[in-house]
Amino acid sequence: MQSAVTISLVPQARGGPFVFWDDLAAGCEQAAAMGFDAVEVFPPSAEAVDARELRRLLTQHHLKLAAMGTGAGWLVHKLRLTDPDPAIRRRAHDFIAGIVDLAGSFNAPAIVGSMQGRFEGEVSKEQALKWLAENLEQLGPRAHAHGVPLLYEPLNRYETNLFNRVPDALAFLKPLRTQNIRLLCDLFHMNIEEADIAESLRLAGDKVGHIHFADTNRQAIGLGHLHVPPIVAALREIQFEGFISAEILPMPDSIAAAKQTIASFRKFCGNQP
Ligand SMILES: [Mn+2]
Repeated sequence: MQSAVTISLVPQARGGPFVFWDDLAAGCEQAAAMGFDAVEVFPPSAEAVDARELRRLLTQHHLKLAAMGTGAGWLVHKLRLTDPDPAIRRRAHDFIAGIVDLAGSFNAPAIVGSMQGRFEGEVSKEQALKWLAENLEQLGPRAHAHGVPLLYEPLNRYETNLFNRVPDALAFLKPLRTQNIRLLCDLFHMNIEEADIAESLRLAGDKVGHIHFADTNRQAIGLGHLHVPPIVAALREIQFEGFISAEILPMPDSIAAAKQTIASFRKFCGNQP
């Protein structure tokens, strides 16, 4: 298991669950100084990222890119894969595809979270899931061409009505032609939705691709009331070797949230003797 911390480059995401903000260089420097293995970047778009600068910073600080979020497509541009307007669905697809390619060039996966959208109004659940499946069938192989998975994230009931729970998402992904979709299991969402977080992780097994490491109040692990040991035990049992990434509110501030995260990571996920 490797540690990661989030950096948002999206001003409109202020108030959202990201540790470091706006300044990629400063975020990388602080992440490295605290001993994180990687950073997870939330960019405004693929085009807005200076890939050479990102590569330089990662190399300079001996950091990996854990993953790249696509949520700015929804947050800034109101794009989503299940929008009733086919032109918006197409733009949503292209927005994500751009980030799949960019992240892929860093050997990192892109995340489909809020871009999944929701079913509402004229769009039935069946229709929304059909559009979601069609998009994953194209984006999964696209990520595979870079040698990385595509991460799909079930969200809590206040953020989507498509998939809230890991077992339901697994059942949806199983019959797809692409088997290159992995689940992003976010402990904040799971705390709200799962009957048993550890059991859901065991059920997902090798389909767990990435973890968002967040406590019950979406603060750093240790600042809420999540019972962490059985969760990490389940991750060890399934031999999870991916990133444990802090997608959390910068509370009480970015530095304190990052320090609390790395301390909790070492306490709970550190190498056992
Ligand atoms: Mn998340």
